[in-house]
Amino acid sequence: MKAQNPYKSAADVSLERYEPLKIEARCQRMWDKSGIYKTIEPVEDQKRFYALSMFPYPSGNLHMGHVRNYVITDVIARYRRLCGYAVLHPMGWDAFGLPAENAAMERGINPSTWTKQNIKKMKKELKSLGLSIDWEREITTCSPDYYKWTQYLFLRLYKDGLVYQKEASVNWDPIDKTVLANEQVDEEGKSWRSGATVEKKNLKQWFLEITRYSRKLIDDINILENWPEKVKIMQLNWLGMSKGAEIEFKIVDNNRLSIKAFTTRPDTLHGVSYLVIAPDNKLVDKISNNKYKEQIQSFRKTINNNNNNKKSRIVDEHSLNGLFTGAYAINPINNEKLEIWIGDYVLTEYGTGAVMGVPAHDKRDYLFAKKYGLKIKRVITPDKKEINDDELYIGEGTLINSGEMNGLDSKKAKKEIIKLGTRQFWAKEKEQYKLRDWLISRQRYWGCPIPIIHCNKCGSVPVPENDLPVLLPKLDHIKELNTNPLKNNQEWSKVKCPKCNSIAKRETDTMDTFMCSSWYFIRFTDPNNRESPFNKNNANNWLPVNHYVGGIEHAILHLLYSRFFTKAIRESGLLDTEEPFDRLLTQGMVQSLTFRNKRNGKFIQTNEIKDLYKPKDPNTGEDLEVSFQKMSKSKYNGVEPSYVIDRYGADTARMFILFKAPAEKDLEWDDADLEGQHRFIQRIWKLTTGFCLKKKSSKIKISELTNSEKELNRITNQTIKSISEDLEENPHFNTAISKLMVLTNYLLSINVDVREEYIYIALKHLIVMLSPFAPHVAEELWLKLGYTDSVHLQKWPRYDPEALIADQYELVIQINGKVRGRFMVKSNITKDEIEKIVIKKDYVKKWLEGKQTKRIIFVPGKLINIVI
Ligand code: ANZ
Ligand code: ZN
Repeated sequence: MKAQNPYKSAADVSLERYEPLKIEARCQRMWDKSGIYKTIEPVEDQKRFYALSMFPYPSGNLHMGHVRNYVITDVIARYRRLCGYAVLHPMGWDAFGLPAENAAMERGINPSTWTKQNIKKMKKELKSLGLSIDWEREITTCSPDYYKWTQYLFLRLYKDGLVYQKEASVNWDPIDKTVLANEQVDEEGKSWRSGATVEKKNLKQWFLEITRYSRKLIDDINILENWPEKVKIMQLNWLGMSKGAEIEFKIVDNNRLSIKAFTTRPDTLHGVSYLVIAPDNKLVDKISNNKYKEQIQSFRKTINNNNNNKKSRIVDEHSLNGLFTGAYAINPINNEKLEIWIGDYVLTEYGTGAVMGVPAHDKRDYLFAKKYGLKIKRVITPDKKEINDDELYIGEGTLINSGEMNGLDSKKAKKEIIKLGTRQFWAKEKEQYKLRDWLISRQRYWGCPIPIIHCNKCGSVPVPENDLPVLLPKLDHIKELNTNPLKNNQEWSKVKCPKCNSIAKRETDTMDTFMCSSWYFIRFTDPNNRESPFNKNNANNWLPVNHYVGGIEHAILHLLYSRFFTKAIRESGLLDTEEPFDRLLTQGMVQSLTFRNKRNGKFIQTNEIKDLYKPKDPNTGEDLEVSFQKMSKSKYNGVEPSYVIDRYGADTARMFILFKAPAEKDLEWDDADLEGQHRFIQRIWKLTTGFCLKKKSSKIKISELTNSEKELNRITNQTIKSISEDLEENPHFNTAISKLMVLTNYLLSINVDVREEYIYIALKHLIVMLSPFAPHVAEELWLKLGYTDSVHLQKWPRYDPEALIADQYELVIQINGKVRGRFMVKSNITKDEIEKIVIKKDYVKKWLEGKQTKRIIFVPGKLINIVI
């Protein structure tokens, strides 16, 4: 069979150059106009897919981490659309927060103006990436039509009893007279602005009672089958469930008071040699002996100062401090008299704020007892190894020195002691969580105002729903930001009490920005609703988010708060979703090369280094340390997205980022690989524009194909099958792209034995499959194939299983299990046919001569073994 040469002449081809910037601008205009990324409510039983990137803080600049995040989600969204799903792929802005206040102060502009400018700039950059985002659903958390509903939900939780106010210690800057966020306190405990030593001050703060959901938040981690294991472990550790018991110790000469201590080791109860309570535990003043009161006061002062100078609350194990209170308690299991101490290693907020000290079996108790000469009594002996009398042993084992419990193993003893104590009313089983209630109030301007009014007569009164939103007052004088501008704004804070009409005062705290981001994914399902935060049906229909993509830095708080919020408003009847995010992908970091002087820790800019292969410090001549680090300004290793896009186009940037590393792994920036992807796109360009193609629709009948056509058809279908598999569930973008490369190279090497229409079919599939990755160039080439509608409105190709079967394969010939030769056979060959052929082969004959054939084993597709 003879086919026409399908190639254009070289002169014709060179007329069509690949000009990414022109193409991309044209595509983006076209998509904007046609609105093809608008979310369509599904028709009939069409399936839905909700793809979401963690929305950005509008800092003003898109960085490579953003690019990676949004491109990943974009490919997922595009793939699902092509597969026929109704897709929701929105974007918004996490727009409240401290940086806007700081920038406003530095530049003398309003935080709102600054934020809006940034959003405008970043939106433009996002658009230049060619993301298939439905911009009609854009939401901005600092805009009143969004924060009205954040306030509404706050009040809903308030009514459900999940919101309360209590005193809590905050960072207080005594010079600026303002509260500081933890990030504003440096390592030495000094204010970032005034340099003053930050003090702890007790102020009334708002809390969400997330701890009511501790158990549920732990149990439901089981539902999250499609979350990375490491994120689930981080969540579990943060929630921190410990199982144990609460033991009650009566106080000597005081028949009203007792001390309860939470322990995970009730089996060590006979080994308790003292009790120790947190210095600010309320019990201290009630039980301490008068003689000791003064000492206790000064002890509290010193440890408070010590703690303030350290950022972390973890107590240094080698400097545990304590003080005897003068009071005693009774160990309920053996009636021993125990000294009651206060100690700085006991956390007020954990358990009951009291510990039963078992120095023989707990490290901190051991160090404490050694320091203050308290008794150390061993009650557990390890089953395997020998230990010295005075040695610390923290494992489990067999009970000794424990009266009736002697001889029991730890596990059994825990049960027995709890049983005994429960019967005698001095113990009860207890689960304890590390999770604390969520402190949501911030003494800042640029946040969502807490919709509460304080009245002298009525107490805290919710702002009536009709009066929402409580708007932030306009700020004229930026210097007001020094202290809390809401607190100083009498005009704003003075209101009438909604209940009794007397003069009252607005709450002047604003909400933690994590509140705004704990429900934005629900608002996206109904973003323009003016009557309610969202319509219940919309939320139920779209949630849970099918694929949520973002950085590992949000593995704990953002995800935990969102899970809690979803559960809380579900209980309030607003939706039916149990868990907000079905599948989670935490993408790796984007890193690039850094050069650092190891001695002084300084990073050196690349353009200051003469020889990058032997990098030396331009100032001192010392050798520099070379390593890949997360891109950042301070390390001089950032690559601007716009730099790459202006040079190579967004498609190359996208392809590079997707190809260079699996999505969940760190990615090492490399200009050579960027060039590589650019060349790949150019090869596809050359391939498609190099054929004289006319749009033809022909169905493939495998029986009518030439061998070369069959092979092309097989490779095309194989590519469709494996890329489809790569993009399902946990996507593998890098391997998908490498398969596009294989097919492209195959098409480029094809000979004239393949008819044009079959090349055309393969090309058509190739371009549809390219379109989620490189949406612009795919669109342009699609039009060049002669189509008039968008490639992004096509169907993802389905592979033909019949086409996958190879026509021929290489058969291995064995004699007595040893390989003696190979040759090509047609794939449907039978045992009879093959036997006849094999015995005629010279290299087989020579082994069979004069021998009796006992058996012939034929494994189709693989081998034939002749046993002699
Ligand atoms: C006696 C004991 C004996 C303990 C022993 C341990 C080992 P996790 O696992 O983190 O939950 N503890 C209880 N409340 C505390 C508080 N407010 N501040 C500091 N420590 C506290 O830790 C539980 C253990 O930490 C408890 O079990 C208690 O010490 C201590 F061989 O009780 B244990
Ligand atoms: Zn009132």
